[in-house]
Amino acid sequence: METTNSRPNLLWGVTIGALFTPLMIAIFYIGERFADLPFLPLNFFDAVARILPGPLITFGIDTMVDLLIATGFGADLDSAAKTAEQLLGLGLFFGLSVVVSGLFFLILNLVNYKKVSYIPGVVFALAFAIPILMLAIPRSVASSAAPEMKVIWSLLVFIGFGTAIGWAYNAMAFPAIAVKSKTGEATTEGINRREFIVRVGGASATLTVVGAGLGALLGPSNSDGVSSGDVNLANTNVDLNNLPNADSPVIPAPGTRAELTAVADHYRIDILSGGLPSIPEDYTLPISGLVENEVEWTLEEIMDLPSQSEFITMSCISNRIAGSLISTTKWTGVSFREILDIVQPTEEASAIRIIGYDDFDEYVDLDLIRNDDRIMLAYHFNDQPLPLRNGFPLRIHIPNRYGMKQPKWIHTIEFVSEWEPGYWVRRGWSQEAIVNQTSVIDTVASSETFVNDAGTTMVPIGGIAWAGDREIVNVEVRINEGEWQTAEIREPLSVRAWTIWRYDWEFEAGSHTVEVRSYEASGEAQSDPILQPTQRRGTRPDGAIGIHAEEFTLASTESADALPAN
Ligand SMILES: Nc1nc2c(c(=O)[nH]1)N[C@H]1C(S)=C(S)[C@@H](COP(=O)(O)O)O[C@H]1N2
Ligand SMILES: [Mo]
Repeated sequence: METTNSRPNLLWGVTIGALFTPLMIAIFYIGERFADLPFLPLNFFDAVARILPGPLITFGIDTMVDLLIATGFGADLDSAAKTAEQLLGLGLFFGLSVVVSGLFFLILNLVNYKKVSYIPGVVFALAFAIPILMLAIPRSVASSAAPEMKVIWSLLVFIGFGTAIGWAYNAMAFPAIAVKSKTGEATTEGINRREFIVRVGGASATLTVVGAGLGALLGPSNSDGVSSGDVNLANTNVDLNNLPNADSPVIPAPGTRAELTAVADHYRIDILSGGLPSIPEDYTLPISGLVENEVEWTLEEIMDLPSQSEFITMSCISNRIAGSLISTTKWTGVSFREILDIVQPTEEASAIRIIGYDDFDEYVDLDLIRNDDRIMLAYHFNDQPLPLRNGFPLRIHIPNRYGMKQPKWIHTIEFVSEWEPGYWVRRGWSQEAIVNQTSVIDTVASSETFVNDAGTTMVPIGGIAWAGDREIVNVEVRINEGEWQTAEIREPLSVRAWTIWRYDWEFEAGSHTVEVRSYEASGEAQSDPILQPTQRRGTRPDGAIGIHAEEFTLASTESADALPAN
């Protein structure tokens, strides 16, 4: 049995840190839920993620995502990635806090601290808090609290933590005094440290669970940015019966993804793990720098400029083959050329720098804008305001580029003399981020077989193909490594949207493999691996390339015949 004759060592400090840190995290959580204060642990992670090398962070998140998916927790890749980030963030904060608590005990032992007071705990708290605050407060873009409030609140939470750690040290190092102060009588026996740990741990765990539970249950409904306001964000304001390809004869195979993504289903990828940015009510967009006429527009003023709309597929460059980080919505905005006409860039201007409310930055070459009036400052998805998670109030769209080139939550736009690498480019991702052609099998509709005019039972197979702004002109499918067969292609919503393909295959019971490949207008086949179908290229740094293959099994024809024809 451990008793009290010696000072509590580093390991006791680590243990006490491990008991109190969850409570500190729970208090930050409550502050976030009820008062829109910063959730510092994740803001801290975001700051650290910016400092560490990009590949390391990507590796960490990829590993976590694989783990979450393998354990069945990753329903969607993008939410799995966010969860992974959050778990890494909490883990980092917890680990750091525990180590620092151990060091605190160690230092007090080394200086042979004698006077029992709360001061060392407070000093410790400040030493721990200040570097964290300096890194994390600038990243606390999800909180709408005033900067002073953020600092004061965070310091108070840390001081509370430090006081608790200091109290625990005193109680363990000087049990007689501690016990006396509690019960009024001194005991020479002191208290058993393990018992102390159990009691303190129990109390902290209870408070943590109660606090986190209250925060989760009673706090405002989790704002993931899709469920706010009175707009119909769950679906779409676009008339689905009146889409531009409504009379295309090719009907998607049952089970093919929705041709137009519901806004609520749009994938989400960004560098924020601790919540979506808080956008001021009186939002304005300043456009400044190397221009004749600087402007600062309200959203209404921007929406009064001539607008353009297009159905656009966007994909993350880190989307794996057949991954879920790809969506198609109708985008509406103002052509950036329209804006050039108004602001009049000077001779020296050669690029624009876009900075988001999360401090994400990206540069766009001015010549690119001059040569492509499809580049737009967008404010609508599917005829309704951009949801916060997808970039409210404004984001840019550049055709034929991956999502990393399309900043959300635009805060400022500045005309500058030189193009520079943006956020992800500096972290080793592609400079141009041109979309790679891709094709995907969504469905082998084995329960939707039908008998064709010739009396043959057919299985519908289908999916999408996409090549940025390059037209998909042909899609081929092969089964069991047989001959490549031409699939039917449905007219797409636009040349910038994915093309739905369909291939009805003559039913054959057994286990099979299906593969798909596409061709774009230039005649170019999907990718080099066409020649070597097993060859694939991973996402980093230029986006994935590879043939999608699926295995499927068809039960005997009797069961297929039993199914109704469609
Ligand atoms: N401000 C900001 N814009 C951003 C990002 C970001 O982290 N911050 N991520 C980019 C990346 S990598 C992608 S794939 C797309 C995703 O947009 P979505 O979340 O609306 O699908 O946003 C891009 N724009
Ligand atoms: Mo991305």
